[in-house]
Amino acid sequence: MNSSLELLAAMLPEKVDAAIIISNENRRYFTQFVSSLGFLMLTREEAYLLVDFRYAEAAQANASGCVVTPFEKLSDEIGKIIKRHGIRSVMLEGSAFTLNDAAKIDAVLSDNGAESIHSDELDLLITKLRITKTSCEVDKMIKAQRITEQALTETVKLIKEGVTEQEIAVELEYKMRRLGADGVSFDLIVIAGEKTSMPHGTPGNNKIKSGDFITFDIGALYEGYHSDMTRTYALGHVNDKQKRVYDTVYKAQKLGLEAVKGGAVCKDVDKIVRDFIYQAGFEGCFGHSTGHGVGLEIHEQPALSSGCDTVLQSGMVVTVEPGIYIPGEFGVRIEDMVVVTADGCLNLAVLPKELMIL
Ligand SMILES: [Mn+2]
Repeated sequence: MNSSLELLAAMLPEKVDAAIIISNENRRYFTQFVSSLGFLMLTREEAYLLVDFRYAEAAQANASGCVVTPFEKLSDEIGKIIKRHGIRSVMLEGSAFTLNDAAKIDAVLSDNGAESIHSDELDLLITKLRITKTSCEVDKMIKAQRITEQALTETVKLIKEGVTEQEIAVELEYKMRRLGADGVSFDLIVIAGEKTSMPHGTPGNNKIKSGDFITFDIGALYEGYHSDMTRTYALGHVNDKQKRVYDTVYKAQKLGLEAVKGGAVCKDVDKIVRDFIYQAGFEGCFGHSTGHGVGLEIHEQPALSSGCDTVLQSGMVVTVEPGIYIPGEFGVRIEDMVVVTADGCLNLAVLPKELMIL
């Protein structure tokens, strides 16, 4: 086993003999092997990666810390592992199994005299491991972030009146791929004008015009790791209200960054940012949380939200992304991704945040 698998094996509750992990992200996290299907079966003594013919050769060459076990009939191979290790109870990755998949695995286990445990326990153990990032993981996220920033810097040069949101979004995605990204972290958000009041608006044929805010909520994927950044730029000119809103979000985001440090409680960071925005007269205009963890998934633990009691620790990676959204008018959001340190945070974003008028 490799060190991450050993850690998880040591965390298995006493009543449990094995665990089955099927999500693409968690299989990748523990074995470094990328596939669209596979079963990672972890016992206290050994880890097995069960894959079908399509992945057998690649897994044997590249999977880390596990015995690669090609299968024709999954139940046969699981049955052998159950017998070899005397397994009686198996924990499933609750968040990844559909009801149908769980029913199939339950049948395989019970045919072999074992029972399955359906709960969120395994997911919580894995979250404990994944919530802090190794320097190797952070390096990949920095690379993803650099690609994102370079793509945005090059793409904003194309923005002028009459260009559509979709044209800019497509260009950004193309540049990210050219710069070495595996893909985009999520469907890129490039929205302009009134649409910026919708935090997760989708780019369309809306033509960018002078006086518009343009929100870019974008990220690249690099070796499985995500980046996440939001910048709001203006085209041509801005009015006083736009300036006031931008300034408020800018200051709120700065307060948020200052509050992120080892030992701080997530919900307290959210409160500092939220109180500032509400006190500036924008209560009701900031309806999402202040930030979220990022890693192999775009949204991970911890959440910088009012309901999250998690204490920030060195090595966690979180976004700080307050916004103000005024329906029918416009919205502003500014987002950076940071690594928590003992006494503050390391900002992975370097693109300036002062109001930029293109
Ligand atoms: Mn985000």
